[in-house]
Amino acid sequence: MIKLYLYVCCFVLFSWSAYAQSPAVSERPNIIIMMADDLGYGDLACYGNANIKTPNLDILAQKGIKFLDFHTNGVVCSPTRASLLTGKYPQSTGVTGVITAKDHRDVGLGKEEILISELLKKYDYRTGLVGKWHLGYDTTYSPVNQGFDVFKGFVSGNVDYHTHYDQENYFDWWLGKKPDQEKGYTTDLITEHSLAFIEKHKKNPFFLYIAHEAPHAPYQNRESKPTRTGDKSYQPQPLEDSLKVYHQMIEIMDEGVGRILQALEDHQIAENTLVLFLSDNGASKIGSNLPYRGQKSQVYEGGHRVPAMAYWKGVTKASENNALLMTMDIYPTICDLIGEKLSPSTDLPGISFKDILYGNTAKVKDRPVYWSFGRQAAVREGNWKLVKIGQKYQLYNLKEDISEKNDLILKNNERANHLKATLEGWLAQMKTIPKKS
Ligand SMILES: [Ca+2]
Repeated sequence: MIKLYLYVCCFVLFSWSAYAQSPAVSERPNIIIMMADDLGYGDLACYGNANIKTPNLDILAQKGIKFLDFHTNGVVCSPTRASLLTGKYPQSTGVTGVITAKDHRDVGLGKEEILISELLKKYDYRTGLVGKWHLGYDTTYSPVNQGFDVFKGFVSGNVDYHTHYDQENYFDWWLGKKPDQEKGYTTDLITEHSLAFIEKHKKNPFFLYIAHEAPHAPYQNRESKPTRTGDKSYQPQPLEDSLKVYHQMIEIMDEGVGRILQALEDHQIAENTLVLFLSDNGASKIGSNLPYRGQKSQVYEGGHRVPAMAYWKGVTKASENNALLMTMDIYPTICDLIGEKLSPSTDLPGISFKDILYGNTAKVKDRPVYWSFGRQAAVREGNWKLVKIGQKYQLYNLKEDISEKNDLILKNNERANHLKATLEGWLAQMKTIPKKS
């Protein structure tokens, strides 16, 4: 009898310790990716901005993992979105720049790509994109043709937040492939439709890509007059205090983030939902990329180092993380979470950061990572970064010089030559792929 008692005790203790070490996690967690547009590293209270109130994103940063060295693959909108959805360098997809409303109306992200939305369909996920697509205007490129069950939002780089006309005065607000004359402020509509999607699919595994427009121009708050009406002769009123409006736009997005986090609690699915928040590139001139140099469209840190957070109730641990990660790493991370074994021929350049989500602080694999945009390119390896502008190179040690002020190109020949060869090799490889933008 005593023997049996001891056996039961041992079994219970063993089971409890195994449980404590490895939280019971669904093999198919819901996945929500919230992407802000042109939000800079220094544009949130939790990343050091004292002039803005972002209490909900601050909670995400406090309760979840706050990434300090997270980078977008692109320094402008379309390329980063191509990377997020394909797990590739944007250059490998042919989306090398902005797919503009004016000149690129007949190109888009190739339909031969296997988007994460398409992959998740294989695992019975319900998939939704609410907000900005920016990977093709023609309806043949519509998200609903590329793995999304639901698309509610716009396809251009930005729309008027009230009238939903794009920069070229094309109407741009869609439900699937049909234009939708819905009234409302874009950021609020994105939140409402996201909440409706969560409510509808709370019992299924779901993948929801919430692609906010905020705080991208045009700078408009809930009360602002239209900047575009579809009539090219329309003259918008000049904005009085665009920085104030810019901050309000971020605060309204933050309210939406709070409502979505609350909905996960209300539906009791927070413990089964991974929430990722990030930006698609650095802030433009109006925003803050502090303490980093440069801005959107530049390969200095301010163009691509962005705020990024991950929260998964009961799984992620409140922490700050210094791993060098990129947008393209999200795809293999999702594959890792759901047990998808990518075929070796897929040859994706990203790495899974599932271990970081699970609280394992082991160092991620060292690797060079790259950016290129127009005449600029850069490679980062460890703390070293080589920047190429035109035919000139600059070398920075980010550990000692986070603001890229002290060019060491003449002081460290060996390092510079190694990184030049690395960068040029990658650029030559990427040149073989036809451009789409
Ligand atoms: Ca952007």
